[in-house]
Amino acid sequence: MIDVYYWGTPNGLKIKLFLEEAGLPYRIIPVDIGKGEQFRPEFLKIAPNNRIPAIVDRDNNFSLMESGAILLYLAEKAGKLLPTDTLKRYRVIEWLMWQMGGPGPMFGQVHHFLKYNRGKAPYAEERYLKEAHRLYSVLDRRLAQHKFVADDYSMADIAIWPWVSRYEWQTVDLHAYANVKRWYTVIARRPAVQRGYKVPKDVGEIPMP
Ligand SMILES: N[C@@H](CCC(=O)N[C@@H](CS)C(=O)NCC(=O)O)C(=O)O
Repeated sequence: MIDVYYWGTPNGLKIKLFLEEAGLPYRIIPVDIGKGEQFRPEFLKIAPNNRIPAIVDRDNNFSLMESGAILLYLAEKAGKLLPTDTLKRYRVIEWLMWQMGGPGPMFGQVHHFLKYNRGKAPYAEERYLKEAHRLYSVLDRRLAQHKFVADDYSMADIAIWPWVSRYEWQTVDLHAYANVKRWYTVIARRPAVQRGYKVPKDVGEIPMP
C-alpha cells in the first residue's frame, strides 16, 4: 500500500496516473497547500522541501519526496512503465528529467503570472509564456517522430501529460501543436488516466482541445 500525500496539482496528478496505470494499491492523504498544511512538522518529516507530492510505502515505511524520484521508485517497485533495457530506460529518464527541469517549473511560472497574477508583471508573463511555447515546440517535434515521448507509453508521458492538461491556464492553443494534441488526446482516453484524474473527488472532465 502506498500513502500518497497529495493536492490537486499537476505534480500530484502524476503520481495518481502512475499508480492507476501500474495497478498498485494506494490511498490519498490530502495536504491542503492553500492552507499551509505542507509546513506541518509531521509532513516535513516525509517531505523536507515542504511540497507535494510525497509518498510513504507502507510495505517498508520508506518515505520519498520529489515527483520524479517517486515515479522512478514506483516504476521499479511495480516493474512497469520503465524499460529494463539500459538504453531504452535512459531515453525515458531523459524525458522525465526534461519535464522536471522544463515544463514543471516553467509552466508553473506561467500559471503564477498569467492565471493568478495577470497584469502585475508583463515582462515575466512574456518571458515564461515564450519559454512554455519553446517547450511545446520541443515536445511537438519529438512526437512528430514518436507515438509517445520514449516510444512505448512510459512514466515520462505520465510526468509530462498533467502539465499539458493545464493548456487552457497557459493560454496555449493545442491546435498549434498537432503532434502534442494527438498524444494528449490518446493519453486522455486511457482508462487509468480517466480514473486517476477523478481521485479522490470528481474534478470534472479532462479538458479536450
Ligand atoms: N520538484 C517538485 C515540485 C513540487 C511542487 O512544486 N509542488 C507544489 C504543488 S505542484 C507545492 O507543493 N507547492 C506548495 C508551496 O509552494 O508551498 C516535484 O516535482 O515534486
